[in-house]
Amino acid sequence: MTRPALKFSDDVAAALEAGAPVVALESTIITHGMPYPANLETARAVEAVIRENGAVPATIAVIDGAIHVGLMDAELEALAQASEVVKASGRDLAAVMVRKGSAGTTVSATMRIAELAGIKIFATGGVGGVHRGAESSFDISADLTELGHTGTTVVCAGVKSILDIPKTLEFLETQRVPIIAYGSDDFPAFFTRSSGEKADHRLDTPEEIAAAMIAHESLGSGTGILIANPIPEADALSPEFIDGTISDAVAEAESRSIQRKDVTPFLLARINELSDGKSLTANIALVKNNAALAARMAVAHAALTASSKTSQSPASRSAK
Ligand code: PSU
Ligand code: MN
Repeated sequence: MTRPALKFSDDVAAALEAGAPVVALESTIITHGMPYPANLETARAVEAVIRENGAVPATIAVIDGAIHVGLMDAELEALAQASEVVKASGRDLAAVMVRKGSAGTTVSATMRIAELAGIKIFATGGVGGVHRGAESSFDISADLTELGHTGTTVVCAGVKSILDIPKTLEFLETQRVPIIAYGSDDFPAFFTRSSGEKADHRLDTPEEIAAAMIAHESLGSGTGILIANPIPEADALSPEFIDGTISDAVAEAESRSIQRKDVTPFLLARINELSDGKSLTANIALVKNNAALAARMAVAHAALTASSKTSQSPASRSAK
């Protein structure tokens, strides 16, 4: 199998070479998830949070046909302002590359590229899921099937109630994707700390999560792990307020026959407008919170990987 050439930034290449902690970031959140200039400010702030917590950020995107792992500030800025950029899930990458286009990568595409790049941890805001009404529309995000096939650990704040949360959890169960809530018994709903659904598992430290990643990988299931990190209490929105806003946006998407890959960007933009920007403020806070956790996990994972290499040195093996 030939592998696509990846364009690494110098700092990401150096960190990967040294086994230092790296956190992947997606770019659809920049191109289709937030309005300009909040998208650019957030992208920069999230990278800074990752550095403050001891890891190197690797924002992933397609620029002029090349897959970039780690962006220069000018590239981030161009993506944030571009209007003709594709929203690329994994299946869109090949066509965009061949016609030398540019794309923001969704969770599914970013997981795929992170795996090729050797990056195990990826932070985002919310993953896609099973949409409300999926029993007739069949709208299930490729993020979920990718989680069932690619061994990247994705840190999110749960899923928004633009989606059918119980069906999303059922689908991930079928796909054999472990769902671990960080410091909570409940599965969070993005803007709020609980969806009313229990998470399958709870772990309370980045070190435990890193150990679970290593254990999961050793089992060879080949699936990703979804870490659900509740939005900080101070930034959470009231369920009554946001659920009403979301229902209005979903009803509008239906009445305007918005379909396929346009559904999620439409809903995000509409919820931002209908909430007078409150959803965007919460979204920015939770992405930073996820970036901090992901960086701490990456630091713990790098330490565990380094110590297991030492303990598996020829000397310690022959001592058994
Ligand atoms: N949910 C959000 N913000 C986002 C997205 C989802 O709260 O920016 C983006 C992510 O890139 C995610 C994609 O991978 O939307 C899912 O799109 P779809 O539902 O079309 O699969
Ligand atoms: Mn969809």
